Amino acid sequence: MKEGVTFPLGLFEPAGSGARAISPLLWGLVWLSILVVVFIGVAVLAGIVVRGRGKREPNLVIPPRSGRGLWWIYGGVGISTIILIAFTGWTVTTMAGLTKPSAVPSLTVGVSARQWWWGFHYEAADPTKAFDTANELHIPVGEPVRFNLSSPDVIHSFWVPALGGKMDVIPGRTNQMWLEADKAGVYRGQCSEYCGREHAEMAFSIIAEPKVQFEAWRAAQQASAPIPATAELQDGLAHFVDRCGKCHSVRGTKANGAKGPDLTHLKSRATIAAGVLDNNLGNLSGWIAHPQGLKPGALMPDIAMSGPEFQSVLSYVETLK
Ligand code: HEC
Ligand SMILES: [Cu+2]
Repeated sequence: MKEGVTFPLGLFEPAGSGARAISPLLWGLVWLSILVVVFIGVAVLAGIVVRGRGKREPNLVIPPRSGRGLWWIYGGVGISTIILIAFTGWTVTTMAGLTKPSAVPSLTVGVSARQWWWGFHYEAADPTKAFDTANELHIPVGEPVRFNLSSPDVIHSFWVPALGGKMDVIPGRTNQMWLEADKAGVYRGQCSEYCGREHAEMAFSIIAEPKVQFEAWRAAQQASAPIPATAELQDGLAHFVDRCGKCHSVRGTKANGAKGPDLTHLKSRATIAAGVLDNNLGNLSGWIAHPQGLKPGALMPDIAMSGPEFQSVLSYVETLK
C-alpha cells in the first residue's frame, strides 16, 4: 500500500505567484518541443518516401542533388538559433521576475537539506520564539515567505512545483528564494538534485493555511515538549535521551542532537521519514525498531533495545504532540 506523501507534484497546476509566472514558459517549451518533434518526424518520413520511390520505380528520374538542399541546413540552423535565443530571453526575464517578492516577506524559514530529509528553522525577531521542525512546512496563505537554503552534506534542490521554481541547495553557501501560495492547501515538495541512495524518498509538504490557523500552529510549535507525567513515560524519556538524544532534539529535555529531525512536536506531522510513511503508531513503532527496513541507507541506524526499553521509548515519543 502506498503511504506518506503520495499526492502529485502539481507541476501543471500553479497555485502560487512564482509558479504562475513560470507556467507560460513551461507550456511554451512543451509546445515548442512537440512542434519540433512533429516537424522533424514529418521531414524524415517525407525524405524516406521521396527517396524510396526511386528504388521501387526504376524509371522515375530523381534529379541529382543540387546545392539547393543545403538551404534546408542554413534555414534549419538559422530558425532554430532565432527560436532558441528568443526562448533564452524569455527564460531570463521570467527568472529575473522571480527574484523579487510582491512584498517584503514577514516570515523567514531556514531550510537545511540533508541526506535524506529536510530540517526547517523558523526564525523569529525574539530568538526564544524561534524553533526547528522537519519535513513539513506551514506557511500563511497569500504572503511571500523567504527561504534561506543551506546543506551540511551534498547538493540538493528545493522544489515545490505548484508554488514556484526550484533552487539548488549548496554546501558552504546560503541560497535565497521565496514562495507564496494563493490558496490554502497542501503542496508537495521534493528534492530535485540527485543526492544519493534515498534521493527519491526525500519529499516534504507545504501546508498553506489562513493566517489565524498558521499563528495557532506556530504558537503550538514554539512550546517545549510536555514533562512526562507517569513513571513509564519518565523512563521512556531517560531511554530516549540515552539512545536517541545524540541525534534528535526534544526541546525542554536533555536530548539536543542535530543529526536527525527535531522531534519536539513529532506527532503534529502527517508523515515521517521525509514523506515516506504515514505518521501513525504502527509505522512509528516499525520505524524506531528497524528504520533500515523502511528506508534502506537512511542515516538512522537500527538500534538494539530490550522489549520494555523499546516500549517505553515508543510511549514517550507518542506524547510529542
Ligand atoms: C545516529 C543518529 C540517530 C539516532 C541514534 C537515532 N536517530 Fe532517529 N533519525 C535519524 C535521522 C538521520 C533521521 C532521518 C531519516 C530520514 O528520513 O532519512 C531520523 C528520523 C527519525 C524519525 C522520523 C522523524 C520525522 O519527522 O520524519 C523518528 C520518529 C526517529 N528518528 C526516532 C528515533 C528514536 C526514537 C531514536 C532512539 C531509539 C532514534 N531516532 C535514534 C538519526 C538518528
Ligand atoms: Cu536531496
